[in-house]
Amino acid sequence: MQTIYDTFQSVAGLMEAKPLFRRPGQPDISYAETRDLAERLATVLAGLGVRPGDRVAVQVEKSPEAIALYLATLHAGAVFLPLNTAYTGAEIDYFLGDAAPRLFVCSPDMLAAHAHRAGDALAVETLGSAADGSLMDRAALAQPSDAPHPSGPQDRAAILYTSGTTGRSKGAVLTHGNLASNPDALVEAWRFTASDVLIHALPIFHTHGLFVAANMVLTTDASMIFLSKFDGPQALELMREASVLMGVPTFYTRLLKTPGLDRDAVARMRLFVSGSAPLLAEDHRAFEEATGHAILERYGMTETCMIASNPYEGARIPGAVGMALPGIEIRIACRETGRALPAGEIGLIEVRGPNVFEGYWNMPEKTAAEFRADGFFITGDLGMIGPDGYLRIVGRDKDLVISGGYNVYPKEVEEAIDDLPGVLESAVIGLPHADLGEGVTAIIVPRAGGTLDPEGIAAALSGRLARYKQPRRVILADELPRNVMGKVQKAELRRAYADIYN
Ligand code: MCA
Ligand code: AMP
Repeated sequence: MQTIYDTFQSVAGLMEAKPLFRRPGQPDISYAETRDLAERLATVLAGLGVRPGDRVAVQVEKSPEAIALYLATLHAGAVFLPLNTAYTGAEIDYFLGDAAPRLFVCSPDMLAAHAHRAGDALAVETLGSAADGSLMDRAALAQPSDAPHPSGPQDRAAILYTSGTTGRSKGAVLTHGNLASNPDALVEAWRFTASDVLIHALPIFHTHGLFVAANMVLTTDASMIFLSKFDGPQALELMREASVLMGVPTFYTRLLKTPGLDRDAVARMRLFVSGSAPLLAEDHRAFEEATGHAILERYGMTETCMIASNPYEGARIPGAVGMALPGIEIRIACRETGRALPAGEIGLIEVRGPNVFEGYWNMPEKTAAEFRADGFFITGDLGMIGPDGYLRIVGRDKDLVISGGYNVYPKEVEEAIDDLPGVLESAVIGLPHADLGEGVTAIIVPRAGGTLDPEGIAAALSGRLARYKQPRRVILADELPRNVMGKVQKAELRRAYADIYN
């Protein structure tokens, strides 16, 4: 097996001068420049005491240098742990406590907030989006590291935290084998080549932006137009010089509202990919009508990287996520028995293959609970495979809200709300939201005789939960609907408040 880093090195060696990063109004950055920076950063990491297997936790703004740091971590045989820039100090406390990294890299403007974390066990360094920060200062003085640490397919490459249904986030451990298997399958499936120019507007602390979008470019000698965030009009303008866009459904909802979206504007584009949350069938159709392009929807998960994809050639069906990628097995199983169900029946989507993660960091019981004895991973998504062979996701067995492509676990938000004075109990649900797909919504029951103010609740949550997890709407209620077992009936709440955002 060639690791992502091995492949990047051979690609960079062949096409040194080729631009890897293109940025509006800024100079291009070539493959050779990126490789050189990664090798110097690898020397810096070693100097900071990072050894193979150590975790390198990173909460920085998106930049080419952040990608070089990711590559440097792989070079060093260490484990890359990217963190959402929206996480609050309280959330970072948990991640650093759980993963025990050797190094934490934050933005220069956050150093004052994090400097106290530095000690014998943890080094704290900075990296800014203008190629600044202490890591860049050190890299400027460092020699490129020699040969990379020889990592094998079973060696750990990354940990990505996904929130847990019990409120505690779980670190999904991905191996070099996991990371390498996905671009191999996707490059072939989506006909991705060195001639492609990808519009990269996703964050790079999640699977979609890092292990799908960036890794595909890094291993194929393609180029990416690297944008700090998604902006509809800017993306549309850049389509005149690009060939592929990978995005969450909100990108497409916003593009559909952007004046000028027509066949001419996308004439140079060859592929639009959507994933991380369900793409509305009506958006799929409207986009095809406007541009002549059927969006290619695919399905994945942090724990499994990409699982299934609509075909490049052949029908891209609205509301379906296609067939298993090569080398990956999908089955629909009965929730209770784990028995495989026949085509057409709805059950749990289960997955097995080289893409499936090693397990949750330091959580053997949780890991065991989510795998079947024969190695299939239980995704928690509900689906069915139709007579056409296409997988359709019909719901979720897990209590999860996906807002603009970010996962929010209701339990975590409910626990934060229930801790507030004056709150008796709460239920957090996702409601249809025209821009974000689902809007995080809290239904809160005040304590007897007490009063609660929705704005005060929002303010109280802001230091504790990342912005995207905070409810966009708070509804006060006298009680929560429950079934005879006492379980809160969230489906009933979703029905009752279905239209509040649209
Ligand atoms: C930003 N805000 C959000 C979100 N993003 N609130 C809820 N949900 C969000 N997703 C907050 C901002 O902090 C801001 O707060 C307010 O909403 C308005 O921000 P806006 O400017 O509209 O947001 P934006 O910067 O345009 O971002 C929206 C976005 C972005 C483009 C949809 O969230 C995004 O890039 N999402 C992609 C997430 C992603 O990559 N997911 C992949 C996970 P305030 O009101 O206080 O100013 S990997 C995965 O799921 C699997 C593996 C897979 O299959 O891919
Ligand atoms: P994450 O934990 O961020 O990796 O999110 C993974 C979850 O996103 C999956 O378990 C699905 O519920 C959801 N997801 C990803 N892609 C799609 C898609 N194309 N359609 C519907 N849901 C999706």
